[in-house]
Parts: sequence; C-alpha cells; structure tokens
Amino acid sequence: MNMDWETLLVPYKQAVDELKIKFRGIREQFEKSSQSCPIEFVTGRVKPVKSIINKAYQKNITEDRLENELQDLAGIRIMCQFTNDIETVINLLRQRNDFTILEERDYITHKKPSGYRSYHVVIEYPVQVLEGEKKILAEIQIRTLAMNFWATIEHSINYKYQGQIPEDIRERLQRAAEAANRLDEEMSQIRGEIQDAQLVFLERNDQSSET
Ligand code: 0O2
Repeated sequence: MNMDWETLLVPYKQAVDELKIKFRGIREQFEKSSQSCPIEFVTGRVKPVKSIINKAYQKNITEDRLENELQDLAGIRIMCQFTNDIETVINLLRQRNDFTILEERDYITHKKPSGYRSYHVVIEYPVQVLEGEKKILAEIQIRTLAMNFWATIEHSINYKYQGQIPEDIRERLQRAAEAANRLDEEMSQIRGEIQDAQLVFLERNDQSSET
C-alpha cells in the first residue's frame, strides 16, 4: 500500500485525543458528584500503520475501502471495576449526541473462542478538519479490569506466536479467562462493600488535602 499514512491518520489522532478527554471528563464529573464512578480509566490509540497493513491484507481490504471497513483505526478503551458498570457506560454512550452508534458487539455474553470478553461499540464521530467536517469510524472497547488484564496478556502472547499459540498455552489462557470471569463475579458480589470503602477513602483523602 503506497499511502500517505501521516495525512490519512491526522483526523483519527484528533478523534482519539478528543474522545479521551470527553470520557475522562465523565469520570471527573462522577468524582465531583460523590457518586461511584463506572469508569476506572480510559486509554486510546491510533492503530499503528504496520497493524493496519497486516489487517487490511488479512481481510483483503483495498486502499479505497480502508477507512470504511477498518472500524478501529481510532480505538478507545474504557476500563470499569465491575461488570455491571459496563452496562452503565454503554447507556451513557447511547445518550450522547456528539457521535452516532453504528454497531454494538457483545463479546461478554458471547465470549470469543479464545476466551476474550469485552463490549465493542462502533461509532461515527465528526471531526473538524481544515476542509470542514469529516465523519470517521472509531471503536470503543468497554471491559472490566480483569478482562483487560487477560486481553493485554493474551494479545502479547498472540503477537509472540504470530497467531499460532501452542495448544497447551491456548488452553491455559482459556482457563485464565474463566478465572478472570470468576474474579469479576466475586467482586460483583461484594460491590456495595467495596464502593462504600472507596467513598470513605476518597472523603478522607479530600479532607487531608484540604488542611
Ligand atoms: P489491536 O492490536 O488491539 O488493534 P477481527 O479482527 O476480524 O477478529 P473485527 O471484526 O475487526 O475482528 O472486530 P472485533 O473482533 O470486534 O474487534 C477486534 C479487536 O478486538 C482486536 O483488534 C482486539 O483489540 C480485540 N480482540 C478481539 N478478539 C480478541 C482476542 O481474542 N484477544 C485479544 N487480546 N483481543 C481481541 P486487533 O486489530 O486484532 O488488535
């Protein structure tokens, strides 16, 4: 592919920067309102050019179809403490009018064969560029901390073995995914207790920083 990647990716970088600020803003608003926040932290990235070329090759996507068919050139991840927080975040996204949701993929109810769990939301996001408005696609992945831990590790193992993970490691990863799921379930059972403790902790920290 003989493309001017830097120019192509400028609006995607802008979208990632804007969306990170917006979603981190939600977190701050929750904190100021003394309600427990469904968002633990937010990350974002523009897909590296090498990954774009690989994915386009694997999926047989030509240059002219790249921006329409690769939905994750701009990617945002929203991490939550509890599985139920994911639903809260999805509802917050559905209420917004600064982008349109095009597709939702629920890999939590329907986990992938690898063991991967996450909720994906594909949005159409308007970015202001020199020529005017450009609507771009972005993928938001919403997951718990445990799901993120698993996915990050599995991603690097997958990268090491270039997609050909040995069977014994694959099985261990599947078992680890189940363990992560049990951790999420256990934490959800004592959610009220954990959130009370976190509020007490925050209030005490606020008081001590005031003096
Ligand atoms: P990266 O490096 O994170 O950008 P496909 O790529 O065909 O499987 P599709 O239709 O493009 O899938 O979208 P999908 O499956 O909704 O989302 C793909 C992205 O989800 C991946 O992007 C990963 O970020 C994440 N993902 C999906 N399945 C797995 C998995 O089994 N393990 C891990 N760790 N992550 C997964 P990329 O481009 O593959 O990678």
